[in-house]
Amino acid sequence: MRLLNILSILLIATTVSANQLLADSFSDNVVYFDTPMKEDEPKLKDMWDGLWPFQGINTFAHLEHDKCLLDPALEYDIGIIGVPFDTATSYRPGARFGPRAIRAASQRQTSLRGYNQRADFNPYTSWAKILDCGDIPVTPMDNSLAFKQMNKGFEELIARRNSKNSTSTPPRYVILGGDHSVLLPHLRALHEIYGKINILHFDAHLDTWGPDKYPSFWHSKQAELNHGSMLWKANKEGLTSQTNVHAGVRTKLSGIQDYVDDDDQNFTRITADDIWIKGVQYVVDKILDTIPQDTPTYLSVDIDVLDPAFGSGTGTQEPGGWLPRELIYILRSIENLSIVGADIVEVSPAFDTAEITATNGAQVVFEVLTSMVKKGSLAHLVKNNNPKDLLEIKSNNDAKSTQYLDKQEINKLIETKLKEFEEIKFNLLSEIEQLKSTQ
Ligand SMILES: [Mn+2]
Repeated sequence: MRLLNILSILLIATTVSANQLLADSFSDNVVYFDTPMKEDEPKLKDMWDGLWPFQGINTFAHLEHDKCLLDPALEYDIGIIGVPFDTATSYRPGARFGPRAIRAASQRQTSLRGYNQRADFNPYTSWAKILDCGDIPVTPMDNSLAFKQMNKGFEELIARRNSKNSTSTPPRYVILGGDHSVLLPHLRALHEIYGKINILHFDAHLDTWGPDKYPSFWHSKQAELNHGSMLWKANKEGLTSQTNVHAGVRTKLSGIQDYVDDDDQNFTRITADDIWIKGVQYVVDKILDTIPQDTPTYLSVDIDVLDPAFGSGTGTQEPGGWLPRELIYILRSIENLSIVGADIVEVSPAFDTAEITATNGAQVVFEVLTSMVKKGSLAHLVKNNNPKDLLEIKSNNDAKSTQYLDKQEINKLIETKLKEFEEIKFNLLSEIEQLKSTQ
């Protein structure tokens, strides 16, 4: 009797588990659960292309990847471009690993889960084709060469590509830096297309420091440019407009003269403390009151604008910075500006903790992409559809002065110089004649 009971219990248990197996569509009996059986073979793409966020090779947000520099015929609207360069860093280096860290930290952004609830918009499923353009191969051995490579790279990505393509709008780019100096080559190429550009600069530091703010017995031309002086250089080259903003500033200064120099470069400063003393809306209003909405604007985000608590992975941290939620709120609130190019720079993963800095960096890119796509095409801002070949002219008399001129301007300059030469020649000949006559 007892044996019979045990047998019947076993029998019931077996029956139940077999029934469950048949009824349970998640069991491993169901092979093509999501793919209805067709007469033909299931497509390999359907079977094997659905990666989880933590799987696959890292491109930014799992975007399609092409080396944009290798194929001028590629058409896309927005490119993510890595610039792994950090040898213009003045303190802790390591931002050359920024692009790969930001790409890795961006993996939870997918077109499937890319809906930005703050913006009520999904930048990954709209009109714009967004591509991960890979990295610009920049040398870490020679900064002079590195800037040549970056200048040439951005020229080809923006100016040349635009003149070759049938579309009237050049692609826009978000740089994954790299130290902050990578902004300059990007800005130079944008200037060729759009003319003078407003800078909206989120940073703990001013970055408008001239070379004299880095005094040294030793000097070289190349040592003049570092990641704290590229905005000074951009101003010298006439790339920037009259309406520029620094926000989140809290750097230590060499003196109050730093602010005077900054004023001379047409920057409005919003300090880091303004956000808690005057409020986040003050920061937003100040930016929007300063920068005209429909003029070309470059958005540059140094991750050190965040407090070191949220951005330890950077080269030059400054205590007392913004919270990520404040930065995100501000980025969302300025979405109507005309962003022609952007960057997230100074992410240095060796100093990062638990990917916090890199994840914040990836979020910045998400917000910027959202704004760029939501705003739509900026074709109406293109001033020069067939950019002139601008040439670098260095003055013999003043080693610090560099001009960027097109061929017409250079011909004019030659004419003027020839006239000056004729005048000098005439005067000298007159003097010689006079001397001769006195003999
Ligand atoms: Mn900076």
